Amino acid sequence: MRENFLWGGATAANQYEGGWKEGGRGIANVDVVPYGEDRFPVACGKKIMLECDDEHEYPSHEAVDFYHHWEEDLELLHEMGLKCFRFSIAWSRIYPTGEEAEPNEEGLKFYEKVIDRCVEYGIEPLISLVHFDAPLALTKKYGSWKNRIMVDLYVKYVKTVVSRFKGKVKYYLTFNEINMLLHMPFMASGLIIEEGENELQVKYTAAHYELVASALATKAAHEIDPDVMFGCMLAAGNTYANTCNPKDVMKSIEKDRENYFFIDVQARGYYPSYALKFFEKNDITIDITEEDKEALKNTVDFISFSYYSSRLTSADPEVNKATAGNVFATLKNPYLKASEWGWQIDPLGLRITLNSIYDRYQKPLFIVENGLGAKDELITLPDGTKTVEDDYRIEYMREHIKCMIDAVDEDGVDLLGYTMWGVIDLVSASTGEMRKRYGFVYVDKDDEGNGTLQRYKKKSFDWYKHVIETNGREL
Ligand code: BGP
Repeated sequence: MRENFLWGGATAANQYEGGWKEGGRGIANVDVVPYGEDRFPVACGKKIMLECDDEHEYPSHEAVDFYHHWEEDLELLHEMGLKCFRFSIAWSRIYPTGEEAEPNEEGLKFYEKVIDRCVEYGIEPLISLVHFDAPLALTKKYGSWKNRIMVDLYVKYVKTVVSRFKGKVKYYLTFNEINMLLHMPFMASGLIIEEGENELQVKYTAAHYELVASALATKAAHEIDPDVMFGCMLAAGNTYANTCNPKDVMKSIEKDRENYFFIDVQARGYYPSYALKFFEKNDITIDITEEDKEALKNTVDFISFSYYSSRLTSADPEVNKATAGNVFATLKNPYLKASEWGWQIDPLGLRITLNSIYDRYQKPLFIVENGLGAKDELITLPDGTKTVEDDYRIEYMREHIKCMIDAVDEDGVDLLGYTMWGVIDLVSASTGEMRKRYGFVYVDKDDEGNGTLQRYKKKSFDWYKHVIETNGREL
């Protein structure tokens, strides 16, 4: 492993930050996605709930309150020896409705404090410019990413951020898990699918505007600060074929292309031919102008991705019945165990995914999410300290890190870093639960929103600290 490998941890504003109405922050799409049975239909843009009500709980409002715990949290990350901290900027904290002429200074100041402290601690900030959020006002007024106006508003926001943090922040991601737009269009991109609308048309129109916005933001950022590195971000995990029947293999290629499509554009600078054929077959007309084609040539500097699981598919519709527990439909792989939430655990799949992506694009890679969502039990040790004995989490991380190191040392993949997901416990994106925990630090809060928000180090805290100290030599 390279000596400057960026060992780190990742978070996202909507699941971690809270302070939803403080510091002049505007309301975002993610703020109206409730906890409970309405979460999924709302996240998918099928149930329209654009206002908060008293009957629902909204996990993003307080989350685990990084807004007020940032000093304490960064101190913990520093103690763990983190080299990199991935967090997201809430767009609506900078431009509350997306359309103000001037940015919200209080919002910029908040992130400036965080960034300055990271720099002081020698922690490299890695910033997601959009992690599933957009000002809600833009959904109400324009239908969010259905409308081309979003391109300019987004680029304005990115320029503001990059200019302000010039010289302090090197790594940015334009859109977290850009392919999630296909699976949770409202939560990922503020999209509502109206009755009678061609769903694919809506999704791919929004995708096109996001891709153009990402490319233009990359161009603008390089002009402002030639040292920044702009990356795309994919919810990754290779799709395996259920059998060696060539039909299954072809199907698995098609499934992977649904995801690679976004990265193909962001990394190569043009639409892949299979996508143009897909649009044709599905009566999708995309408003691609000559200027857009030029814009798309501004490709990303590196490719980042999240990896939780591989996927499995069959060409036979009878066999291909999806299992529950994941936003990505997948068959059960008999060779793999699954987490308590049904996410199949496949460490070697991480090496396979790293190799596939690196072979495909030949650009530096960055693993920006990986981890185990599990139920933790807070216990009190004889000396009175509270902790969680999360050997299962250590085991998961160890196996994945081993395979990651093999991809680098044995296969020669160019990898910049690894920021495990949810380094300090935070709210789950898919379920809105607190009890699905990923962190090395436990946060006292339950699914109903009760708790002191106090932080406790888990057993895995010291384990990861040692991994970083030894640059992955001792796991
Ligand atoms: C990714 C998201 C994260 C995160 C993670 C874990 O899709 O980028 O925001 O939450 O998955 O998923 P979950 O929180 O649903 O367990």
